[in-house]
Amino acid sequence: MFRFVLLLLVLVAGPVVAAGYGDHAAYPAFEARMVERHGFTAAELRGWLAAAERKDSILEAISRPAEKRLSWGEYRKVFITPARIDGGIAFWRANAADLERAAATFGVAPEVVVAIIGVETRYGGNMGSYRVIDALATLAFDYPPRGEFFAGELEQFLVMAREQGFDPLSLLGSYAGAMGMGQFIPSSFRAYAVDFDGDRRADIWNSRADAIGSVANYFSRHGWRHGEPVVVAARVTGRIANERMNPGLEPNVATSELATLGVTAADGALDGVERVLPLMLETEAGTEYWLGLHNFYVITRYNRSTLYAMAVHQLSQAIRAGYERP
Ligand SMILES: [Ca+2]
Repeated sequence: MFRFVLLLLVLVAGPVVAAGYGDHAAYPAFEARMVERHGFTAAELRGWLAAAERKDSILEAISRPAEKRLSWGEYRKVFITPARIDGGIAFWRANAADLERAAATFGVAPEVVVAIIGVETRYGGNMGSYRVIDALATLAFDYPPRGEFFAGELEQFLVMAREQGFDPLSLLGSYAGAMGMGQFIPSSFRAYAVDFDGDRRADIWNSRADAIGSVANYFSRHGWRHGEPVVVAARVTGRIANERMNPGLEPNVATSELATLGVTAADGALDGVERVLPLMLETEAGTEYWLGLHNFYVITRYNRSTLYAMAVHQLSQAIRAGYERP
């Protein structure tokens, strides 16, 4: 009798209290898409999505009003600190062979890869503590403004886990589903992550070699030009055309036009450069003027922000200087 009651409870309770997203109104369409496009079974999908939990903290984080926009001076203080520079030097020393192999394979210098991993996760120290499936399911099903985007990432995530032989319920990441030392979202993982230690799996959480190779490959595939400068300092030559400074992310101002903006670079610094991104950045000490080059634009393919690109670049320079110091 007791056993029967228990069994009945399970039978009755099972589908009704199923936690997670298996019962969400939008779930059947997602399931159909995954079955049709990728050949998953409905049962395995339902199992994963039923185990995915809605996280209100994620919805709060993503819909929080944008924080006060940081000035360059404030932004720089967050990322270019003695601790982050020293951490980068130590990371380079500990992984020199893999970083050199990545430079030879992908044409991206060690300090660039190290700086990205430093800015993204403090060298793997903070890779995010949400289950990726919780983050992506929460945003795909319960955050309509970007639901479609995150449903696409959830799709890529499940395909990625199958390809790599990962349990999709075990992987951790940021509240937006960015994963591993370089914080790849699933679509980036599938496009750019590589196995760089030879075990046939791109484990960007636990293998530093894989994380290094993956970041270098990302840069290579976005057009990084090895050995070319990233940005050059500009000096003021006349009245600054404020409205023409910081025009976006692409270097699309002809160098021949710079005089009309009121800035120039040191003699020879722009030899062979046709177009630049004129930047005006505020610090406590005053305004800085810079000219972003092609490689500056490539850094913004990782994160679409000029302050991000500048921080990665300057951190990379500081790390290289420290690494080479006897
Ligand atoms: Ca590997």
